[in-house]
Amino acid sequence: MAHEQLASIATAVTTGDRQAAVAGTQQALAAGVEPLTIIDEGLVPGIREAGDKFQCGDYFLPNLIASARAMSAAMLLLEPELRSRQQMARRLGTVVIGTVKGDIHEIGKSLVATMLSASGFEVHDLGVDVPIEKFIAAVREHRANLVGMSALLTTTMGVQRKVIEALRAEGLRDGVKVMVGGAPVGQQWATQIGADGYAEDAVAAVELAKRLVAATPA
Ligand code: B1M
Repeated sequence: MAHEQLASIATAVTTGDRQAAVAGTQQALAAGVEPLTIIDEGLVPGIREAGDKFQCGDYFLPNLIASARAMSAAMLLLEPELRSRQQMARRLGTVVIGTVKGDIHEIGKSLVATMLSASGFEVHDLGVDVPIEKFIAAVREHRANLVGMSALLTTTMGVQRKVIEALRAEGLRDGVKVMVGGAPVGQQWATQIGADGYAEDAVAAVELAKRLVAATPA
């Protein structure tokens, strides 16, 4: 039953059927399916399928936009559920997070931000298409000890490196840990640009963030 529900949520996202994605998500929640399962086994496969269809020319940009809107609408239902399931016993650290300049992919970054916040981090989400200077200003303003950067395009990955260079130039690098993520990014890239870590998904991002702040000198 849950498997069928998740498959129909995936189809709703792929086909850009916002109403069906929302209704399917509501039904799955009511049936007791965990929010993370709905994301990992319903919404994400659905949006990936849309991306694959786009890549091979079966879908055009409006299709991809419709799929993203369907997924975002379902995510709006899941975010409060994710938050309510987590313990927020103490503040673990202060994170500044955003999708780098030139890149407007929002869904994965927002999921990571929600999960970090639900896990006890103070999160300042700068949004998408975030200029380098905005990361720097936010680190200063919020006295962040962790910077998170998302990049979904091979053409914008390089901005992650530029932000790290700017942190160094501004004398802020020693006070913050930097984590990077996004589909084209990997551990090798993270090492190459001098980031402190890479996470493959939102759950791994929370684990990484906990490890990184634990390693930060008080
Ligand atoms: Co775009 N897009 N897109 N897109 N899009 C990709 C990324 C692409 C792979 C599709 C494809 O061709 N198969 C391709 C990139 C190719 C490349 O560079 N290698 C692509 C392209 C080409 C483009 C445009 C250039 C298309 C065009 O205009 N011709 C354009 C670029 C616009 C821009 O940014 N300047 C564009 C636009 C769009 C939409 C606006 C239509 C829409 C985004 C809407 C929105 O976000 N509000 C969109 C979408 C939806 C996608 C795909 C289909 C799905 C992305 C997504 O939301 N995934 C994507 C294909 C794909 O990824 N397979 C694609 C679901 C999300 C939960 O996963 O974002 O990977 P993800 O996040 C994960 C992990 O990566 C990780 O955790 C998240 C949760 O598990 N993670 C982190 C992410 N950030 C992290 C940060 C961390 C740690 C982990 O620490 C800080």
